[in-house]
Amino acid sequence: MLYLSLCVVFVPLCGSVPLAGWVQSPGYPRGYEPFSSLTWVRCAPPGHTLSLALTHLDLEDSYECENDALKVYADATRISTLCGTIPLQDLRSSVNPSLVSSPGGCLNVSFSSDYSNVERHSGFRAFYTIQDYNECDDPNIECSHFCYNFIGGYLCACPPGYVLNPDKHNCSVSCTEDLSGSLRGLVSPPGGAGSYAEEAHCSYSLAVEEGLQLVLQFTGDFDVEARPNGECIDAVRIETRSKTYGPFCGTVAPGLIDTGSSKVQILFDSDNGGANKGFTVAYKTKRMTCPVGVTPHSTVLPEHQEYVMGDTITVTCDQGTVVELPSGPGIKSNATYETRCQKNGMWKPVYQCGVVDCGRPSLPYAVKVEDLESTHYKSEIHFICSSKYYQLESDEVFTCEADGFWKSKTGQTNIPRCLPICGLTDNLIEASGRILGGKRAKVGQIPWQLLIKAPERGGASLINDRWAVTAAHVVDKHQSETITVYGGMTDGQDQNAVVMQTEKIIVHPNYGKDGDAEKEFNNDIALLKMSSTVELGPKLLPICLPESSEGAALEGKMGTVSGYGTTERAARAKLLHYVNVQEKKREECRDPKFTDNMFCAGIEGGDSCKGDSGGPVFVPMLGFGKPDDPYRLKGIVSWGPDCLTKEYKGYYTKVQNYLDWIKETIEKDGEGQEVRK
Ligand code: 4AZ
Repeated sequence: MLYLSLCVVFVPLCGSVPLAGWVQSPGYPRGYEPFSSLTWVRCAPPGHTLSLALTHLDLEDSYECENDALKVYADATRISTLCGTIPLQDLRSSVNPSLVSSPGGCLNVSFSSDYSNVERHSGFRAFYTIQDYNECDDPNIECSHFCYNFIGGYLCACPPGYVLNPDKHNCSVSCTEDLSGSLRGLVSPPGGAGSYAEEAHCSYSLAVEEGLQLVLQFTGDFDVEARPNGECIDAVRIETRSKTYGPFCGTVAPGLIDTGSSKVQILFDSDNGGANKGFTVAYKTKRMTCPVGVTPHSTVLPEHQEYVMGDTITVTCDQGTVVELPSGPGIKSNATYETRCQKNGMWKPVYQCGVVDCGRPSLPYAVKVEDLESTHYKSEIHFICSSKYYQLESDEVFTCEADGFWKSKTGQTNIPRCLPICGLTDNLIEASGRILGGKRAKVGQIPWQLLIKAPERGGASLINDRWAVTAAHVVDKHQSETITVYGGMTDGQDQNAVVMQTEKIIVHPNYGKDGDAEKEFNNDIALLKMSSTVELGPKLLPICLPESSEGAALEGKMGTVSGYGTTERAARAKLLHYVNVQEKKREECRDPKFTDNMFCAGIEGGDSCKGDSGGPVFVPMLGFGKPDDPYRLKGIVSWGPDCLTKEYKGYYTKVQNYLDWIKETIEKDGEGQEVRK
């Protein structure tokens, strides 16, 4: 009954709004006592407000209501302070409309009286209600398109063609479409009245079966918002797994796009301004093609404008480049491989063609490389010898060829060796001229002369940086021993002599043999291999071997024989002596021991003697050697009548007869021998 009567008085507050309750001053309506008080709090549920409607107010009036007062707070803020008597009409029009909580907020009523009442006041009475809060009317809450209020909340909504953004307030154009399986069609951003929608974020997904690729063509008008400098404000992008085309904007349509992909996304983004026409993309499919180029620095066969799935081609790396992987499927040679166009539009396998690298060659002994900048294709390498006592055996410049080998101009691939210069004394290299009756040699004058002190005293001649020649009869009985050989001196007791050890002693296989016991000195020659390469220098240099063409016409010519053998003064000369001798006519050499492998020589007052055996007889005679006519080992001191009988006739092994044996023996020994660095 009361509710109904209130609704008559407070029509705007009733209707669908339920009355929630009353609040009144203590002792109402009889009147409140001095020092009475009341506090009251109620809160609105979310999406609702709480309203208070005073139906009666009769309090003691005072300045700023400092005696008795009714105070109303919305949350923590005081929204009203009341006292005195206010007629219902005024309460309704000017007080009650302000007594509203915030949505979901609380109202707090606080009443208090003091002692000073002179007359009785009835107090106050109010009823409170909760009501839905209409958020759509709230200027702070903005739905971009439509707002729907409901009891306890609100909802933003979008017109057709738009979707609500995750912020639940703004709508944007709905243009995300899955066009998978569609083989041809058109794509345009949504819009109306000749321009595309604002705030559009479109993504059109195209997907066709593998083996097909999507081809896109912009047709009709192309007009996408751009700044005058060409920078895109709105933009179209085409994305494949491996590539992005665009962003495109402006008024010039991009050309045909062979995407090479079976999956493509057409993306379009617009902002909230502009009035541009948009674009239309026509999409269709064609068979998947593979790119025309497979690997940089290569050519392919067969050559076509276009390759489709299943095509197989041969890739050949350009001259000077090779397939970078040494082995793998499809590799046919170091510069070619086969590859096949796959249904995903990719070639498989793909190898890179890398520049040929000849690398740093391993260098033979005494060979050096002059500042090498690159070892790649076409680089040049210059070989030099580590000292002036060596000479490069062939071309000095090699080029890195496409096959990965260093090659000389003449096509040689073997790295040239540095061969010891022979038959020249240091001064000639620079220039680029008991010995009975002999003279003392100076250091470096006969730098190939070696001395064997034990087990049998004799001489030897250095013929390169590892080998020496001596007489077989000096070393014959000691072939399995290591013999010490001295060189680089003219004084047999020189402490600074170069001391060498033999590694091998190879006596001529036919030494002393001729089916004739008397020919005991036949083939009196032996080779000594030193245990290591000897360092050549002004005091120690090899002598050349005779030229194979040198004929017997040399008879009568002068040569020089040298050694530490018996002299007129001593059985064993301390110092190296030499004497010039003349080759005698064969008739003069007649002797039962004489063979074709010997010659005899001597000169009045000059001969070799005991202890000189194994040492050299060389031509031209000392002092006459020249760079174009170097000293050559003509003979090896072998035997003769006791030189003290002064017949001045010595027998020598004819070295010329052993050129092949020497060469073969040394070469055979070198086989399998590692190249010295
Ligand atoms: C020897 O007994 C020897 N005059 C060497 C050479 C000559 C004679 C004898 C030649 O070693």
